[in-house]
Amino acid sequence: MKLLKNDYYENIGIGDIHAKVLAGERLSREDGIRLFDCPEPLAIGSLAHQVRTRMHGDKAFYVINQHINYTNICVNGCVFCAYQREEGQAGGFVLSIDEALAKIDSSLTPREIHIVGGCHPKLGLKYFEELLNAIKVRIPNVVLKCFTAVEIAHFAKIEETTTINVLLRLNKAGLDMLAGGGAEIFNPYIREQICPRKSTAKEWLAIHEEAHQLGMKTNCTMLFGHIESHEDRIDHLVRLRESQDRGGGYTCFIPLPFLTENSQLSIEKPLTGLEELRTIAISRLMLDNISHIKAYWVMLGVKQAQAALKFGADDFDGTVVEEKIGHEAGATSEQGLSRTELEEMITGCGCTPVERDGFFNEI
Ligand code: V47
Ligand code: SF4
Repeated sequence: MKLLKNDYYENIGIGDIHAKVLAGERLSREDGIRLFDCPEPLAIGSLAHQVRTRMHGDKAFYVINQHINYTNICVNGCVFCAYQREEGQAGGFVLSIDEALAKIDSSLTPREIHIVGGCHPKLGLKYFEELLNAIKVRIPNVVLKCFTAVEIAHFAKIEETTTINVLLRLNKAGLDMLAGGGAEIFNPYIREQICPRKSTAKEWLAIHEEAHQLGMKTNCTMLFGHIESHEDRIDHLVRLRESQDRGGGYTCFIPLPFLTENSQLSIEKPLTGLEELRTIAISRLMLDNISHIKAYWVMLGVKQAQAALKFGADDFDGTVVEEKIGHEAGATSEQGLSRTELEEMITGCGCTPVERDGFFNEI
């Protein structure tokens, strides 16, 4: 990709931000907001691409992985969520341990298994310990990236213990990393409207920082394109960046565009494709201390995920196999992709596919 000339950035009013990016200097909150206001999304994409290329060259990572959603019954009832069911409601499910284990595709030999679910009112830690143990017996080297901080807070509540204890017990049972979900948007006024019963931003950040103190890695996310403002997005990214400065345990950031189908949250203006790409690019530029930005093809769609690899993202996630949260909300992507398909998607947009494990070690 040809780089745009310096005077181009001057002419569109972001010459100083371009200079900071070239010098590897941290962008301020105000810089981030100006990047949203800038009339040229391609210029923002080009800046993010320079950073992504400096960090990873033309590599785009992927992983042979599998998602397992153990239940959709959840006490939180977030307004945006199309996946959740109440206990006893039609369509609700809870997988038994055997059913969850039977989901594992043995022909795949996954390097990473991603397990998340709703906050079920009765599922206690024993269920999860047994599940994680059983998976590690079957596939000892797999990275278990499971549970959002919101689930960890919920387990602590129903077990009447601390979140540290929950993390320690699950870690002992085989948990390697926390998944990044549940962060949504940190602004408490927005949270109050879209997920009033969920852990607060402070609690979410504290649980991730506890995991980091225990030596565990975690991912982080941002749900955007609903009722939040650009300022809320930048504030969210800055709080993640500050949290990373304190602990350093975030491996990857996943920007999640809000999918509107079957959701009770009505929004004024749906996201455009360019707004999604701009937000991904600004995430790359603001999160100077988080190594990887994921183009999560499930939510973005594969073509937009390919474009995202030129707008600051460097990871294409993986084979996934079966996904429910985005698909209940209208994701039109496949349920899973094969290794060949992933590699073709990546080479198709001029990047070099690199297989990784769950910790982002190259294979
Ligand atoms: O926390 C729910 C989001 C998240 C919708 O850690 C929605 O590697 C869009 O966090 N439209 C779960 N998003 C998914 C997630 C994730 C996915 C892949 C990898 C990783 C990782 C994490 O999905 C939830 C919520 O923020 N979500 N409903 C919706 N309608
Ligand atoms: Fe429950 Fe997660 Fe859906 Fe919220 S987003 S209702 S916590 S499953």
